[in-house]
Amino acid sequence: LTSVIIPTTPFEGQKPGTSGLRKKVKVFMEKHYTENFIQCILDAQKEKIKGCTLVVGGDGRYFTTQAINIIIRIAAANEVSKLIIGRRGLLSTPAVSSLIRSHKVLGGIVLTASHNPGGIRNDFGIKYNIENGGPAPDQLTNEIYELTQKITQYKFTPELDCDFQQPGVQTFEVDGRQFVVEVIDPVNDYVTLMKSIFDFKKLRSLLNGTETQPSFNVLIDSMNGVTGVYVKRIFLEELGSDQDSVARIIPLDNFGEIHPDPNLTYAKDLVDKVKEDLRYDLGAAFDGDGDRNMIIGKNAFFVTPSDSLAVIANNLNCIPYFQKNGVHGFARSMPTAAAVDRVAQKLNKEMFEVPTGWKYFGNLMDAGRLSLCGEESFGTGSDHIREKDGVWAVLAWLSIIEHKKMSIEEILKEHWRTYGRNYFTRYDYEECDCESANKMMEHLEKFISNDGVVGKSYSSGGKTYVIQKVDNFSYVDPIDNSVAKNQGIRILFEDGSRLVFRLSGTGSSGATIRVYIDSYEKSDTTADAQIMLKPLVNIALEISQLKQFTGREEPTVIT
Ligand code: VG1
Ligand code: CO
Repeated sequence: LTSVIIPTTPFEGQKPGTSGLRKKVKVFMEKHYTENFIQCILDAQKEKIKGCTLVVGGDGRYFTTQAINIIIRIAAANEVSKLIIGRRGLLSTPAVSSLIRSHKVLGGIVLTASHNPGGIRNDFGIKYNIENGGPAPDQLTNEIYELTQKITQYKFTPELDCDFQQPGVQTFEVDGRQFVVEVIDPVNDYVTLMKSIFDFKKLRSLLNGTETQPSFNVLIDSMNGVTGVYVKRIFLEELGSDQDSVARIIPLDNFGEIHPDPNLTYAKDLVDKVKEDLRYDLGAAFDGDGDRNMIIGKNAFFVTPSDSLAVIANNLNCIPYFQKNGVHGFARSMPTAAAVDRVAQKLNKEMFEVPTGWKYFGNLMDAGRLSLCGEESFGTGSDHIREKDGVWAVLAWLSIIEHKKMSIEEILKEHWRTYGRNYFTRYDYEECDCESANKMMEHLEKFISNDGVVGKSYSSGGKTYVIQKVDNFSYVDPIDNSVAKNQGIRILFEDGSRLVFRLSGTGSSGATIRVYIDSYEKSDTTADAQIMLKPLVNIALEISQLKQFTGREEPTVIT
């Protein structure tokens, strides 16, 4: 086979966001659009691309097959020597991270728009992960973006036809060189990893019950995303659960027309089922690519991701992986509530606060300073890989439950009694008009740069809050000293309550405004978060003038 050079011109807006490039499918379908971006990913690797191996796979959404065919033909022409591809193009984001690490390869291309809807009318996405298995850092994504703005040609092997429906190794000769495609089972490597982290025997008896202990009943909802294949193997085959324990485990290329995002709004089906059927002790859902998780207890008792992180941090001693490797520091993204900080303090561990997005955790993990981290956006993970990991989070919770022999609600209430409670809520205003959203952020910038802002007080619902500090969050990576600026407007009050405003970097149309609201209570720990935080929500709306700028009365999602 012979490769050819195809002339092309740049497309505007191929700028990776919080987690890769995400656009409507029809944009990726434009002639040369996907080709340009893939070529730029490879070009950004410079000489390292020659003779390298890359992992390729994703959540199986519409356009995955076409994109993989493009990647195969461009990779072969650019002297990549091997691609490891998940069967039918399927690999969860955590599985890609694991494969990059276990096979010690240069990197991986992840085909997903994560929790964004899929199908021909919806979103597709492409993300590049580096050698440590983690998302490309800002410096690399900036470089890729720069290349997309000046690309003039890409290399292509038009006659290379390669099937990836079944596992096996295929060898081709391209321009006189060998090019290998290895199609693998998407689950094997990941299951081996999970078995090395958790005690599957204990989990099996938890889920199936013993002579002295009734079974602990779970409902694991894959929301028609890629975790279906992992859940089938792990829960049904390895752990011996029955069909009633799983839902929506067949990956669909349009996710069955749902929004595969595990939160109280989009995973309402799961919440309703667990509420209706009091047999269930735990419900869990994942997003399209399997890196997010939501955990609920009996009667749909909701665990906020910020609390989930803190509880796991507090109980790592019951997970074999941490018994063996020890527990280094903890970290959370800035908008995540600070519940885990209290655990870190008590256990005397280092604690880091990073910008939104998993890429900021990688350096700390590589340096051996971080074992467990999370984000309020339903992301939890550890240094077993360099991505957040939904299935891992559920297995971690089950290990804790097995060890403590308590219900989820009891575990949370005990945690709050010990540490106090960080009430947290996030209001999302999705698909707002971009200009109005930007104007609102400018207004907030002006607000925080006012001299008189510190000391100003705001009252609502009988409560008064006094501003102690304001800023636009910036972060200096303690390992490589790289700087990330403008990561969100923060308004901190004297009692420790906090408002954060930022624009989403994962949408594909319009602007999504995220408002994060949290406050700490030492003793009043069992109130309803929405009622508890209402005064702060009102103050957030007053300060930001969100309604005036966007014309939105209500958020589209509350978590
Ligand atoms: C969102 C979340 C962020 C998460 C990112 C990717 O980003 O807020 O915490 O890391 O999605 O998650 P943004 O910029 O829209 O707020 V996923 O599951 O899409 O890889
Ligand atoms: Co995701």
